[in-house]
Amino acid sequence: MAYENITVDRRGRVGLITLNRPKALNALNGALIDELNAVLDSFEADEEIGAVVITGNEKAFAAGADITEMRSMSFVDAHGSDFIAKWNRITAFRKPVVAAIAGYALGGGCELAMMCDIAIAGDNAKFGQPEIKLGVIPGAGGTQRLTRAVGKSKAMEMILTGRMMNAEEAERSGLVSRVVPVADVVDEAITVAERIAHFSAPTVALAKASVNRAFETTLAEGVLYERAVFYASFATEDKREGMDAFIEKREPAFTNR
Ligand code: CO8
Repeated sequence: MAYENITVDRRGRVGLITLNRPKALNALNGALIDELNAVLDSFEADEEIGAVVITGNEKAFAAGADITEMRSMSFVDAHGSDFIAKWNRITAFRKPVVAAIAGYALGGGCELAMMCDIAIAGDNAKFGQPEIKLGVIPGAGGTQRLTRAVGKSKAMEMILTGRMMNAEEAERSGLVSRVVPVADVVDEAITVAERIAHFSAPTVALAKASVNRAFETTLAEGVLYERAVFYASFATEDKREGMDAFIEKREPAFTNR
């Protein structure tokens, strides 16, 4: 399939999705999200793909939802079409997604980064929720995920003033896992994704689901969920292989079964 707003590549077991509207700083329009969702559907079904990297370019990961698309929308248009709903596809994606973020990650771009499982930032990255300057508020989870990631005070300041956070502050605040030179950010993200993709795919999916449960439930319920999933992982052939390999002092050969 030919895409107009993204490019898609494969690096071994890693699927690489590059947002590709450079003239608009990768502003996220409906067509781009449709293409992203179509690729996620195909990567989800593809046993050869173990993890995914999403990136932009050196100037922008994505500078937000496309303002030209939203400009003439009324409340009734927005509410009636519920145009943000399709952004949720990525949150239901079961394989790990690593965001490689260089340049601007603003508004919906910051929200997209926060929907990914691991965020690696280039040293020029800038994060922000500047919707307040446009007379709106974040609409794809920014008030919720940013608050969980960096705490109330910093989230409030960013969302109420539109202040951006640089890469160093983003790492210090827990918004990204680490910062690397911008020229290396995609390679670093692919390296992380490759490492994940060489482990047992069903076990990786269980681990991701269990971490995500922490955002949806109480500690006691989450720990119970984790324990049940931990026991479930004993049903895989890869559990036997992983433990046998350890005892036999060799590398495991996982078969994703
Ligand atoms: N939408 C549409 N076009 C954009 C966007 C955007 N979000 N951001 C940049 N562009 C365009 C500019 O209009 C410009 O186009 P042109 O060359 O045709 O004039 C081009 O990209 C380059 O931008 P600038 O000339 O402004 O570049 P600068 O380097 O001077 O500035 C900035 C870079 C600071 C990033 C600036 O472009 C900016 O402030 N952009 C807007 C950022 C913003 O407000 N983002 C939030 C958007 S609202 C949102 O995301 C709501 C989320 C709701 C959920 C998502 C639902 C889909």
